[in-house]
Amino acid sequence: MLTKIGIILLFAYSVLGLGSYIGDSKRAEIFELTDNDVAKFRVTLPEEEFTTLKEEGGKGSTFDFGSDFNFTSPDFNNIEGSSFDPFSQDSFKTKNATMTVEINGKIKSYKKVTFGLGGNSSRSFAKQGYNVKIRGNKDLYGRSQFKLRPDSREATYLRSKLVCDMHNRLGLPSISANYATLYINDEYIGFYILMDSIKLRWIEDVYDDPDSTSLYNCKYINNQLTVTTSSEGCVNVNDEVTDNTEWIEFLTILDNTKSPEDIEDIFDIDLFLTEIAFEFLSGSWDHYLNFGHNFNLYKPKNDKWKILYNDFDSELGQDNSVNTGFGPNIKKNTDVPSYSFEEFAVKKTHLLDILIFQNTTRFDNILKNFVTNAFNPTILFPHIDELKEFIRPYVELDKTPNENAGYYSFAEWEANCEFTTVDSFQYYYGYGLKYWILQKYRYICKTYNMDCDPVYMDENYQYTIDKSVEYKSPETQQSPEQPEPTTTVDVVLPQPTETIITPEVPQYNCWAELIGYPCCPSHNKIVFSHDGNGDWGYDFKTNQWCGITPFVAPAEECWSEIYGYSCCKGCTIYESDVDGNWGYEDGKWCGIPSYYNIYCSINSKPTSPGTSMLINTVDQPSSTNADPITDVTDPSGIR
Ligand SMILES: *[C@@H]1O[C@H](CO)[C@@H](O)[C@H](O)[C@H]1NC(C)=O
Ligand SMILES: *[C@@H]1O[C@H](CO)[C@@H](O)[C@H](O)[C@H]1NC(C)=O
Ligand SMILES: *[C@@H]1O[C@H](CO)[C@@H](O)[C@H](O)[C@H]1NC(C)=O
Ligand SMILES: CC(=O)N[C@H]1CO[C@H](CO)[C@@H](O)[C@@H]1O
Repeated sequence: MLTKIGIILLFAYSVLGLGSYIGDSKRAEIFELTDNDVAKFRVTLPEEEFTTLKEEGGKGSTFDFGSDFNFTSPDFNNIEGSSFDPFSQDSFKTKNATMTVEINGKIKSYKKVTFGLGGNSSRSFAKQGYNVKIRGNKDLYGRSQFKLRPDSREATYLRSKLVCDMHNRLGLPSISANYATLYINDEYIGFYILMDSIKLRWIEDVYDDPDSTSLYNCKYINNQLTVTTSSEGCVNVNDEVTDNTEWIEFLTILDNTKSPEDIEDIFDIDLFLTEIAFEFLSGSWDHYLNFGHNFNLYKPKNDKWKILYNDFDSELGQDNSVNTGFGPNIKKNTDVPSYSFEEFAVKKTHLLDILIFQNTTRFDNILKNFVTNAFNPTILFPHIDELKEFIRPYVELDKTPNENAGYYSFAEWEANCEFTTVDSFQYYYGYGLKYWILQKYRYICKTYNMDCDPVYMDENYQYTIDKSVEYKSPETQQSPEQPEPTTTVDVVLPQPTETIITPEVPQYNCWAELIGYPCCPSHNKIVFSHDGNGDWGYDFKTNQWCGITPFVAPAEECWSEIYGYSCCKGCTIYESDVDGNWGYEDGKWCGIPSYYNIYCSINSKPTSPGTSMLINTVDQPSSTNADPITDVTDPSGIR
């Protein structure tokens, strides 16, 4: 009997196809048509612009967390200030593109297309994202603006799609996703996640509200929907709008609200709480609760303000070390699926306080409904299986070695779609997709006393882990074994011709090395801080700050030469005067180059020079300086 039901269910899925998880919810036609066929986007650009695009794309991205960033504490929860723009970089964009799109054998062509690089922080990954806008009042089955995203951050190509599908299934106002391949000037660029984009045209298409003046994009970080954080942190998407009084008024009301009833009429509380529930279930750190960005606020005509989310590539257990903290601030409990909501929502904003913490009933109900209706293994696992098989050939092609191969291997894709946690490019690891869903489901079911699927609640539920690609935490990681040498070679070391007495200032590859930090690996170009040593990155593998700006020996002349003294090789300072710091090496005074200063102040362990040096009479190092032997307290204490 059970097998019969199983077969019927299986049959139902195969008949309904890949849209079956989404159900009856209405999506733009483009996303319904691409449920069973990967769209082919063929973009044509003037050849020289294609060249420029390739150059720009190759540059990657830098985003700067600003001078407030606590250098010793790489804890994202402490990032303060919302005034800097992590996305302030020029990127390639042209209005000179044309395009055809083929779906199910039907080709549509467009003469006026704006095409550019997109996805700012993800531009640090090798495969670029693109933005497409169809102009001249034309559209592609109901949408005119698209994002083509590689989602290089994560291994599965499924996270953005699944999150959009959950939103669509629940009938939330949301973008949708499917898949496309992209060609530029007949060159195959790659396999992409196709998404629509919350812009004015989207608002017009979805809400029949052309040229809306009430769409705010909260793109800067740390937006908590308060006057302080979001009056400037969220930006009106309509360039024509210069007066944001309406926005400030809304934020002021949110700041002053004492109960949900106060704002029920102006703010779609259920939608907001549903998105917060989504963040909690998904382990999201890139929306309201943590980074405070990647959402929009929109007020439809004669309706309440609604929150609209975008950017879903870091969901469902991807890079959750952002939640656990890392480096010196790592929390005791790193099992993020078992975080309570209170533990997960690190920023206790006034809005969360009023809408959730003061009385959790409403939120708890919304959360439970989300789990019952969309976020459970019973319906998600078969959906993941279908999507995985649907995209398999394209992923295989994408992983075929070429310059766009990306960070993850095919084996990692295969494993991370299932239960295996894999190493991540940026922040430690990405949980196996099904593992994350299973663990979160179990936690919510138990904590909220829900009636859940016994198959998945059974602790003996079987799944396999691919050990060959499984992530190993730095704590448990063994240092790589040295291969046994097969033959023994006697190495004769060259004998030094002279004895070096003073410590050499080593050759540096980056400025950070001067003060004892390593240089970042060459692929790690994301800037977290900036100071006199240039740009700083963070190596999440080793939990260490690392330097990005290459070391270039300053063109500075050796300043002591004009006084007849060469520059020092070492650090030990015997004397400082207006000209700089003086050292004493090989029985002679020498000038310490100024760019050694930081290095020297931290790294040098001043050693007492040999007494023999000090009893020599030494010339005055500079015209303004007195005899160092009599005027300077010598480091060895011998006068
Ligand atoms: C930065 O973080 C460290 C470690 O958490 C802390 O000791 C220090 O006080 C912080 N500095 C500032 C300026 O906040
Ligand atoms: C598009 O083409 C026009 C003329 O053909 C040219 O002037 C312009 O620079 C091009 N746009 C870009 C972004 O290169
Ligand atoms: C909490 O909110 C629910 C409705 O969301 C309400 O029924 C209940 O009375 C509230 N509890 C308290 C203690 O105010
Ligand atoms: C999503 C986003 O913020 N995109 C920005 C990326 O950078 C370009 C160039 O600065 C901006 O125009 C985009 O808005």
